[in-house]
Amino acid sequence: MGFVQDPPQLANPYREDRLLHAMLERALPPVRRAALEPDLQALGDYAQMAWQRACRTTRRKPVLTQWDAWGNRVDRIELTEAWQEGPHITTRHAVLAAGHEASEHARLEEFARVYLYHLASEFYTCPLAMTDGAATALKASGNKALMDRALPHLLSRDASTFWLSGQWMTENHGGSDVGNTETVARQDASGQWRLYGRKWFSSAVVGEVALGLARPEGADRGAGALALFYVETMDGARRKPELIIDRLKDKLGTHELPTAEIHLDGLPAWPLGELAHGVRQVAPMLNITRTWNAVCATASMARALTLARDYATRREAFGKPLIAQPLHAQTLADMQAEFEAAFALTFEVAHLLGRVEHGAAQPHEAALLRLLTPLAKLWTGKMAVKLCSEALECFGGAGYIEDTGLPQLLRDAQVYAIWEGTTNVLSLDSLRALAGDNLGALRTAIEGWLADSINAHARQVIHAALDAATAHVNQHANQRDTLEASARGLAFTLAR
Ligand code: MFK
Ligand code: FAD
Repeated sequence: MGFVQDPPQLANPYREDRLLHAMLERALPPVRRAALEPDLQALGDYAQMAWQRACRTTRRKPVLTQWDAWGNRVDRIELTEAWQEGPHITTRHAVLAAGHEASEHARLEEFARVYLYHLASEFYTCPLAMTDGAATALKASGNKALMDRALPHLLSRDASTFWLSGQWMTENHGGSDVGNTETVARQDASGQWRLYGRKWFSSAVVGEVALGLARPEGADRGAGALALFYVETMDGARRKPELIIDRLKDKLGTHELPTAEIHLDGLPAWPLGELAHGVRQVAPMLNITRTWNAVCATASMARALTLARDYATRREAFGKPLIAQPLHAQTLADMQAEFEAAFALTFEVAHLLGRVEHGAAQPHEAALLRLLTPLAKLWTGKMAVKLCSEALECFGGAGYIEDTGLPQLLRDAQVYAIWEGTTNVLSLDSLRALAGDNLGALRTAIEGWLADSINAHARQVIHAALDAATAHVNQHANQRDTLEASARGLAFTLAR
């Protein structure tokens, strides 16, 4: 046999991540930093083990069995190994519960865990994000009965009592525009609300609860008339018969994530609040899951770059390791710069979220959070695809070969820009977020960040971009079509 290439090795994703370390040292008080350390060490070790395990085994997909041998409808889903481990890893290391501690640092500490866990979890983080979003929306609703019932499970630190939540919004005719929702909520003779309809994408189909949008029977058309309902899906160990799994979707990526098409045939449901304005009630959930999306997209970039950097030390061309080829080194450096910017934007959102939720924020910071959340989601969603694609090219032909484990990075990355609001929908949301003086809040924050900077050129460029954005928004305030057509360009400029 001739030459055999050394495959890339994954360095410990926690111990070797100088960026994450630097950010945590800067942001956290020493006592909290020390308390966080054991969980981050353990999640870094788990991530490294999961990569090595994935390299040794053939990738599996969840399998849906709809009927048993005797003709009973069972809708049983077999999950991958990482998914079976999900509840244990999540609760043992408080991946989700940490975000709900009473501290302005809670969200940053939560998202440091998520960042390390995401790829090893095989997108178990998707339903975790929705569970976090459901807990946040339930708290925002102030519905004490539902909070008392669900929060101890959603935020549990014990796998045996932990519940996952779904987010049932998308329908065949209503994804971005949920105003087209066809699911109906009807009260039975006892006054119990029940849901009837079809949800077209359900990614937490193995979850115990969900928050879903539905139109109370007799209500008007349009989004404003939708209500937000809480449902439970299980009756002991069995799925409730009023929830029918039609099929698992065959997707480009996120293969380990069981995304289902479902039917609701009278599933009992409880309104979170008033029987209208469901979109307003679900918005706290959207903003949380969009933050998770940004963190997970950034984690995908980190993984792609780490592997590409390592490979550049193992692969030789034209008599030198790739890393010693100036153009290859420059390519990696350019990717690193884009990644570090995405990391900074994403963790700034996590930092602000914790401060705002715990009343520690300056007045302009809440407005800034509202604007940066869609910007971080849309920017990192696009950047993850770009960087994962570039990273595959860094491996040459090997980057195109399935059992290197590399193509999966690109396939999975494509989802970040689509779910939880596409790039266009998030660009329009950033216009919504610019109402009031959120651009002013961004300017105030940037002045603060730049105060210590000696880079006059960078300051000039940023001021010019902000001036142009402000002028554009003001000039077209009454020309909605023009403003919408330029929303993506504006969002990209602001994010950059
Ligand atoms: C591993 C990574 C982790 C990520 C996991 C992801 C799992 C995937 C799960 C999903 O994909 S779940 C489905 C996600 N679906 C979406 O994100 C829907 C995308 N569409 C939108 O976001 C539309 O813009 C929207 C549905 C919100 C439009 O609805 P409307 O009712 O036509 O919009 P409208 O009238 O502007 O807003 C209604 C209210 O909500 C307004 O408040 P008021 O009633 O008080 O005026 C808005 O201000 C408010 N609102 C909307 N978006 C908001 C918001 N408030 C705060 N934050 C927001 N983002
Ligand atoms: P459409 O709304 O039809 O959009 C089509 C195109 O039109 C997009 O490019 C969009 O940007 C553009 N567009 C739409 N409106 C505008 C506008 N006003 N201006 C400019 N452009 C516009 N949903 C759930 O509710 N729960 C889940 O658990 C869930 N899991 C998912 C898992 C996966 C793997 C995927 C891929 C999706 C999942 N979704 C889930 C659905 C996802 O949220 C929707 O697919 C997404 O919100 C887009 O909706 P749509 O598919 O109806 O696309």
